[in-house]
Amino acid sequence: MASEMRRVDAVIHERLSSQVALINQISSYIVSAGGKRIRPRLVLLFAQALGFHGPERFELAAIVEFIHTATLLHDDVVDESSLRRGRATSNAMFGNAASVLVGDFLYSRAFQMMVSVNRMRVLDVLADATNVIAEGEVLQLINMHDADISVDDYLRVIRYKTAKLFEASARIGAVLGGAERALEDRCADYGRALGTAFQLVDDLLDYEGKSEELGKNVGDDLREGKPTLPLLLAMQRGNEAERQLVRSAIEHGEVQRLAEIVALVQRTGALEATRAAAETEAEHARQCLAALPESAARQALLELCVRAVHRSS
Ligand code: GRG
Repeated sequence: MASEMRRVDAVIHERLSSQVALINQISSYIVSAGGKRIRPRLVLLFAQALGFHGPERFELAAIVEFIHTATLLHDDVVDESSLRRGRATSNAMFGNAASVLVGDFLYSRAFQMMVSVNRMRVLDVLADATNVIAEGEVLQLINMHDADISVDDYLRVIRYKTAKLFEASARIGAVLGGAERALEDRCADYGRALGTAFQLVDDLLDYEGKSEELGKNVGDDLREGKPTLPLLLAMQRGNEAERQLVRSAIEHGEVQRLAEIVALVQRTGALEATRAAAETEAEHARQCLAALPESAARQALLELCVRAVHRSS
């Protein structure tokens, strides 16, 4: 993928440019920090697995990375995060207003690029996906500090805010590859399951990960009172006192109790159960790939299922 990803990076850098210096400064600040570029890889791999080699694939891969980057800029403002991709967040460096507005620039640039690709189906998929992502963030906001949400409520949030863009990326690759609707849906299903696994692991790494490897602060979810699966499961599995500890931490965002909570999510097996849920999603994603012909691209998609679950960053 290395040379293909270099082509995507070239499009990203070319299309980032603006007449407004601050936009160039902030957008290149976040883009040059890297990132795993998983979503553009999905576009390329599904297109390749289905025999599509046209140049639009690089444009579309860059488009999904722009949308992803816009959501990160906005998300770090909403979450008041200070560390992303191993450096100070853009909001910490340049302020909230500039960060949100440059996120708007990237988001609208992505739509300009989509229009130039001129494929109505792609526009349809991405317009729908970005709308659902925004809904996911609002649902998450509503759930904040609420210890009574269900596992289903939690799953809905992560399917919307994270899995939807994975799903859309996979679907676009399939659309480029000329897949008929049933196959396109199967590819989308892979993306949705992979994205769900990815976010489940993201949520467990917030308790067991290392900031230096993750490139962001651990414990941020607790500080915000975000009721993620490790906490919901610890409440289900713990005794009354332990349940109260987690409830109070969610309701008041008690990050100073992080060490106690980490011990609890480990002792109750909540972290392991979260990892098992991610494994189940990844296995579902793997099964979706049976619909594709054998190829190096399909193999790479299989490997992504392993990496989504067994990762430290
Ligand atoms: C601009 C459409 C739009 C919506 C704004 C704030 C917001 C609404 C959405 C935020 C959604 C979000 C950030 C979900 C979390 C997704 C996630 C797991 C991000 C981290 O992805 P990685 O690990 O990041 O792929 P890298 O740094 O590797 O690119």
